[in-house]
Amino acid sequence: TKGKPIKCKAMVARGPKQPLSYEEITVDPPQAGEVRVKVVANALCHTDIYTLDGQDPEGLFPCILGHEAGCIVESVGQGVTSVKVGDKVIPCYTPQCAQPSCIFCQSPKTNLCPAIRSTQGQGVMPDKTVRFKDSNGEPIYHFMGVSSMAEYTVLSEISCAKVSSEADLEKVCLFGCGVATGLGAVLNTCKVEPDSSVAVFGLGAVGLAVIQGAKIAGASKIIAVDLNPKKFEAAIKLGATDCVNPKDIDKPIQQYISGDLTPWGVDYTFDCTGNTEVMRAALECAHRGWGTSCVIGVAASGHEISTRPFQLVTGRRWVGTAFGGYKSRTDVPKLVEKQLSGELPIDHYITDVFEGVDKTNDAIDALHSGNCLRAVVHY
Ligand code: NAD
Ligand code: AHE
Ligand code: ZN
Repeated sequence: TKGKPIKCKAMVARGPKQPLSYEEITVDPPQAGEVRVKVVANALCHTDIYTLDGQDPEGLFPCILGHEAGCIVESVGQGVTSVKVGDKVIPCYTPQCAQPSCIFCQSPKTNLCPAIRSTQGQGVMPDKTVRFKDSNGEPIYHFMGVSSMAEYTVLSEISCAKVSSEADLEKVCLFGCGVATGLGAVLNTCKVEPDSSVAVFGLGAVGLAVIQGAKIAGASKIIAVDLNPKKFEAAIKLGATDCVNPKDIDKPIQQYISGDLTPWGVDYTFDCTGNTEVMRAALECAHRGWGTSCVIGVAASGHEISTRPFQLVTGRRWVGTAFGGYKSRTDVPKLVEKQLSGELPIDHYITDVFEGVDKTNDAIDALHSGNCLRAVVHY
């Protein structure tokens, strides 16, 4: 069915470090292989802020940010068969084309389907055009293939994870990025074994989800590290056994963890800060002989990691994850089922709730306050 353009409200990122601009936009109908969705809830992830701050080498302006959302299908383009009008979907910035010819989708080793990655990074749909126009008719770029800071957005069909009709989109939107990423880093990327020791750097929603995942995996020692001690209470509730503020110790954090807290370091370490010095510290307190350090945080443009190669020669491994290794369309619906059954609680991440698209700037302020884990805006 050929749809009509929709006029609706959106938050437009006009330029780096500027507040988002509340505007009326036009959202064009979905083209072949695309889906137009009504955004029900959008949660803020640190990556949105990072791009808004101008730190993302792929950042383009003006654009509509947002990539952690819960949506309902409004209309579908030609040839779309896997979702229909009224379905609940979670947009996934890591798509899953599932084609027999896609060596990434066919491999159990990765979730990094490249089918639409290049146009996604250029802020356009796969046909190289955009679906958003501002009130002057000027084009607005897409972001991460999602752009959920709008009442309506257009997604590729292969980016849509169809979830249970029972799903509470105001909660399970968190599986669109941060919470899925932290859980998957532990369960898929690192495959943490029972009785392991773990250290987590950065206790935002991603780092706390690492702790939740480590507990699920049966880790027996979970060291939580943050410069903001307000984050420790939630970390302990989720299963952290030790909390460390690097400001409170008189030596580098890696020496404190590998030396004072443990004799040889910990089995698995996770960077959830995006700070390349923290990434180095995380690698260097991974266990001699077998420790693995996983980079989750996204570093600012121009920042690079370094360490003495001796750290790797002596048995440490440096790995990374995107979306926790989850194959999005297959796995996100399973996470939602686990949340629905009570097996995977996520309410504790939602510390702030706002009503209305125009409140998205308040949500950004909340995230900067230091008390917020996830701020969810109901659209
Ligand atoms: P957040 O801002 O909510 O949390 C970051 C935490 O790190 C804060 O609690 C902060 O106090 C702490 N921190 C900052 N500097 C620190 C330091 N030097 N030492 C210890 N703690 C420090 O962010 P978030 O939404 O949880 O995201 C965390 C990171 O993960 C970001 O870099 C984000 O871009 C990235 N991310 C990556 C993926 C992926 O797929 N790889 C997915 C989601 C988010
Ligand atoms: N655009 C940046 C990289 C940003 C980045 O690394 N994004 C993460 C997801 S962050 C989610 O909050 C990711 O999964 N990247 C893999 C991918 O395909 O984008 C840059 O450096 O250019
Ligand atoms: Zn994110």
